[in-house]
Amino acid sequence: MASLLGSCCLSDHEKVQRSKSRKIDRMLARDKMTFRRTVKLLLLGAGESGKSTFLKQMRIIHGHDFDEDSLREFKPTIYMNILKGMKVLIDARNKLVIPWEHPEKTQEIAARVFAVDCSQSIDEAAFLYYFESIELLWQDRAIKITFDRRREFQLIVDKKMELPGDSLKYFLDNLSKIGHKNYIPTKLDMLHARKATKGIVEHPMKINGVPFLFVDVGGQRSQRPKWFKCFDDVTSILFLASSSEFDQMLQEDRKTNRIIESCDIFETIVNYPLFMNIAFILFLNKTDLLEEKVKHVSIKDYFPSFNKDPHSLLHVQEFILNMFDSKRRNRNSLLYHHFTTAIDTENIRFVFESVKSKILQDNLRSLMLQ
Ligand SMILES: Nc1nc2c(ncn2[C@@H]2O[C@H](COP(=O)(O)OP(=O)(O)OP(=O)(O)O)[C@@H](O)[C@H]2O)c(=O)[nH]1
Ligand SMILES: [Mg+2]
Repeated sequence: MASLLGSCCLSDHEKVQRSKSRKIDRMLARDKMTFRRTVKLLLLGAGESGKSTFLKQMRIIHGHDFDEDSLREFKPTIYMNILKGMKVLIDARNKLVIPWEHPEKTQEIAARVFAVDCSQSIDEAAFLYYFESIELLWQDRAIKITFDRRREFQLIVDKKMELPGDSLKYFLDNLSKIGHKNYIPTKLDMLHARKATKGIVEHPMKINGVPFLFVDVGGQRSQRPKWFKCFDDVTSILFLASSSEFDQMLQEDRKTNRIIESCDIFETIVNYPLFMNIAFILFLNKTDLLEEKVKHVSIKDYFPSFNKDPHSLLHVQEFILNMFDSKRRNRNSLLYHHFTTAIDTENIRFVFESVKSKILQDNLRSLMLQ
């Protein structure tokens, strides 16, 4: 009513009220604009597919880089990755009955390292206390042979122990620098540090002036029921799958093939009605590990329908991509995908440039249609 009257007919009180109300309208309009412009990217995928690693790269690439203090915060995680990993190797060596190369040196040390309590955080002093023992064990051929037979671990090691992740070898090969007092992790060390995500973590980031909101979720089975909480107002889904895990079993039950599990999750998400009209991007990650793996392991042993060259990276990638693609019920568009290596900053910089253009174009088109 007041808006139909000229301000000359309003009392002083009404004028103040009207000015306040206009201010609120302007604020709401601005918030709405920002909200509509915010690009919300949801990172989904099974545990250990590389979602959090991809996000670390987004921080590095888009000006929220890790300074010395934030790199130092990764030390306990790296210590824990090494200690837990070595405990699994010791347990597996026993069960695989692989003789020690130097039993006089290693047998007793192994028992001591195996007894370390990993339920609490490991600080520098605690790690350095065991450091020489870990180094000695890694130098013994028995542990190296055990590591090479790691595919068999899932069947034999204690179920309460975490299976060694993909970064264990990297850390064991870099032990000497990690064993220094006052060691500061490099960015590459930080990118290899493994800590499973619990719950939902939001990372707002401005990229070329556009507000982006990256949403990282935990991918392990126990974490997935929480995913639906962040399904509103999604601009795009980045689905990560580890392409190198065709011969590995799930950490959670140690019997389901990881790539099958990953495909099943993909099938649910890609066909989810709420996501029908948003940009959907598949990252077949861990290309570096897949490239190494196809040299020695034949995918045919796990997927008998594979009928090309099992040692050709391209053929194996094509086969894995097709496994995912065949899960899509809507065949009207091509599956937008990239083969990535999330620990490689330059690779992710390149891939994200192209992904960003696609997302922004799709976003613009959908805003224009509204
Ligand atoms: N070699 C190699 N390692 C990778 C790659 N991507 C991720 N990793 C490593 O794989 C492990 C798991 O990666 P994360 O980023 O923690 O996986 P995630 O998807 O966030 O896992 P959850 O939080 O459990 O869902 C980490 O140790 C990473 O350093 C890759 O492309 N190559
Ligand atoms: Mg994570």
